[in-house]
Amino acid sequence: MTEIPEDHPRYAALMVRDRLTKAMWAKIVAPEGLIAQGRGEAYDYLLGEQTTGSAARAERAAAAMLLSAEHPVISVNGNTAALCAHQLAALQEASGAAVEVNLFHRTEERMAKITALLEEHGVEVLAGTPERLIPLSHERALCLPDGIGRADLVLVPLEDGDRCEALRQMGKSVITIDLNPLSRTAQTATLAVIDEVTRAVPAVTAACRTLSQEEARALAVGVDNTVFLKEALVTMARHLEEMADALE
Ligand code: PTJ
Repeated sequence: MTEIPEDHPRYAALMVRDRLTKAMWAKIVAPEGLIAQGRGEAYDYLLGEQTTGSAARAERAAAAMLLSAEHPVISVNGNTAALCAHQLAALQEASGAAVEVNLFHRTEERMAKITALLEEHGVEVLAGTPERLIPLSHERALCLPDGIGRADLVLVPLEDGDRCEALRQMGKSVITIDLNPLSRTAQTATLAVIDEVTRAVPAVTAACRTLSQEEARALAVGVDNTVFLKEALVTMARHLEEMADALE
């Protein structure tokens, strides 16, 4: 591995890439997860690599929905585990949600490794025998009957579009954290938080800690995803215009 100099202008981003690459070699992140990260980085550039005001409001709404749900479940994949394992125990504790490992590129080896990583960081991970409950072909239909199977709300960070749609078809509410407001997941979710996952998870945790049950219920009822999607696209368009103007 190349040593990354601390004075490199992209030091933080390069360290994240380094973490994900190591997690890929450790079979926690799927090789495709590195491509997903690259796509996310491109959208994050357009957001100015910071949490926008709109995303901060979406994070509060996400907390409200989690606190108002009867059986909320956080669905964790390889990228989310590699990036946020250290942040998920706090989110689990603040939101009261269960955590289930649910993978697109599912192998028993990856399931075990991701579970072990989460447990090392204090996350209580649901165990059990998965069943084909999600209306999808292949292994992606698998989930736990006592987890995603009976959840009324599923938080799916960095998700592929099919599963989000399938979960909605099952009558569940879905929150995603996705830097791409144009993705099928962001477009079909009940609520898309358009922010980088390691910024979003602690923000949702903090909001869970400050909202009362009453405030949460009132806020959760009025969530309109199209507002958040539009605000993200407008912010990105403005940034592009500003960057173009700066060239003149
Ligand atoms: O671990 P597995 O087997 O479940 O596989 C996980 C991946 C991510 C490979 C799988 O779900 C996948 O292929 O996802 P997609 O279709 O590439 O979608 C991932 C979405 O997450 C894209 O819209 C990216 O823009 C977005 N994204 C990537 N990195 C981040 C992100 N959003 C927030 N924070 C990030 N760090």
